[in-house]
Amino acid sequence: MMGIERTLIIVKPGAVVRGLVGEVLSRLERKGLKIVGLKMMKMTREKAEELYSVHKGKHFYEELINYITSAPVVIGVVEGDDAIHVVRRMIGPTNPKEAPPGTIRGDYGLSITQNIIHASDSKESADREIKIFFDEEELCSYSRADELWL
Ligand code: 3AN
Repeated sequence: MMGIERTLIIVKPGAVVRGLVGEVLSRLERKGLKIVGLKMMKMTREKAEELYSVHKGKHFYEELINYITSAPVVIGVVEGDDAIHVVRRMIGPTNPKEAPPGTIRGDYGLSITQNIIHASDSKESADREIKIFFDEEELCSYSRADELWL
């Protein structure tokens, strides 16, 4: 038992316009992760720059900011045992060409910029990123009916 964690996920613009929101969220739900926050928005440049502040100056930075603000995204907070690590394993490596089949990035695309989904990569990132997009009172605590069977 690693302990219950919360992590931030962003279904990226490409996945939203391709109609993959349900499929992506459904995979997380089926795994046993609990959605405790969810919203759709067109990300502002300010929020995008805050989210990707560590990448400022990198060669792909402008393309990344332009992409993430190009169409709506669906942003969620998911909760579960060791959720940060588990979700990173489920989404797969950054480059979808290298991401194994069975991972979200591996199953739905080819482009490294348009790689379907973002998920926090550490406890520190999760805490920081959740605060960018959610107020505490927007997150819901509840029990899943199947919790004892996961
Ligand atoms: P991850 O999302 O797997 O944690 P990061 O944090 O290294 O990957 O990169 C953030 C985002 O920047 C990626 N999801 C991807 O969209 C984009 N990105 C990363 N590396 C590249 C690259 N070499 N070329 C283009 N885009 C990239």
